Amino acid sequence: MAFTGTAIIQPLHSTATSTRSPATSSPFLGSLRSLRFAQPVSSGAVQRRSGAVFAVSEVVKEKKQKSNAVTNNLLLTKEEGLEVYEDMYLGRAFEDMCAQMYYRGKMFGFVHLYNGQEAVSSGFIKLLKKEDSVVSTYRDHVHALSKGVPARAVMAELFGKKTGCCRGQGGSMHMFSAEHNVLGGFAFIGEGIPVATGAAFASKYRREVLNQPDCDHVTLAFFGDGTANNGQFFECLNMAALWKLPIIFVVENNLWAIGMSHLRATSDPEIWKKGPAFGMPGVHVDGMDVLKVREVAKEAIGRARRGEGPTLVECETYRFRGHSLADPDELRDPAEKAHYAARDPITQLKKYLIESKLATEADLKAIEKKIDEVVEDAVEFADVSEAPSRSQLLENVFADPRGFGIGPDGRYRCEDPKFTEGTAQV
Ligand SMILES: Cc1ncc(C[n+]2csc(CCOP(=O)(O)OP(=O)(O)O)c2C)c(N)n1
Ligand SMILES: [Mg+2]
Repeated sequence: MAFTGTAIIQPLHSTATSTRSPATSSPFLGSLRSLRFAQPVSSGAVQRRSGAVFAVSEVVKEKKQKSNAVTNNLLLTKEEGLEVYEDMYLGRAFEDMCAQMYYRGKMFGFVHLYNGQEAVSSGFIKLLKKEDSVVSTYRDHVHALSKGVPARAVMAELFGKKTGCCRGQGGSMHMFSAEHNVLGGFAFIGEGIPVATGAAFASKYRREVLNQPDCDHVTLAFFGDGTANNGQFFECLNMAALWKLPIIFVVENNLWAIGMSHLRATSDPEIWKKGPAFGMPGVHVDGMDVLKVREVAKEAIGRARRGEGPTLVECETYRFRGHSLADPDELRDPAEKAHYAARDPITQLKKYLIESKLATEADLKAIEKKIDEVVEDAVEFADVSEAPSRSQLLENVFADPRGFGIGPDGRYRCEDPKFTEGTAQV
């Protein structure tokens, strides 16, 4: 059986039906859902081109393991459940605080929040090792937090302070941390996908060419539905499939690209189908359900680590706020917003943890209190941190700034009050 969207999604649906209400379908994507199980390419084609197949016995074995897990109510352990809850709650509390700080004038430029999409970040990133890499978009604060960048460093970056993870020079859309292998938020949509593909190529090169057999590092490339119509996505799908790179393309399909509906902008709105078209598995998953996201993520990350190649995962999710904090969010249908608000991924996880006796209300309250303090502390830290000096402006911009940023007197040109005058005349 080919490891296509159909094959990978079947076991997940068996867990889904036995653990939660089947009433999860979206009236907004109803037309998509009826098509979701279509076999996108012939299994022979997939087999020939990429070897992206699961042996039948492997699929059957895995289904059995999954159904045992469901019977035992072990979709995740208590420790895993609490870790994921904490991470999702951190994402939400951090973003809510960002909104407050933005409207109080503590942040500059555009700020795009992640509220509603937490199941995707936590569902994938909490399964990674430190050496694995993450590439994000301009909606990047929460990916950085999930990957372990301290809340202080992210908040200070948003405040434009020297203690931020990019010394205050990147701001909201450009989170980066070499230490945590967060390879950047990218404001130009699609720009991060080739960077992620390069990182995955580097892992494979180390393993196969530089003789580092233990290098099983995986890269996650996160991007949106609107971005999935950009050419770089297709170029990278091709290269990743061709070279069987250890990468997972994670599409966060929140149905909107600023004010453009995905259904209006895309010839075939089922993004996951593009995986099999390029010779890699494509999967659609409910991105409001962290347990389902985790199941898909585990399988895709495992495949990549074993050297079996890339996977494309489309997570159907929703953003609870406007495109950015400057967006009054007047275009989306209130019924659509209400539909997804009722499926809040944090509330769903909380319910699951309590009902399955993995946690008590008190356990979760304690986590919430701890995280509220972390976020408060991050704000205080960012607020009292020092601003970067003006001379930092041109650091890390040019390898040799002489002739660009440094004048004949050896000083940064930006420190000369007449620095911009000449430019205007040119
Ligand atoms: C190359 C490029 N073209 C256009 C834009 C303007 N732009 C900013 S956000 C955006 C929509 C992206 O939507 P999506 O990928 O769905 O991400 P979401 O905001 O929903 O997370 C566009 C077109 C850009 N930033 N970069
Ligand atoms: Mg979108």
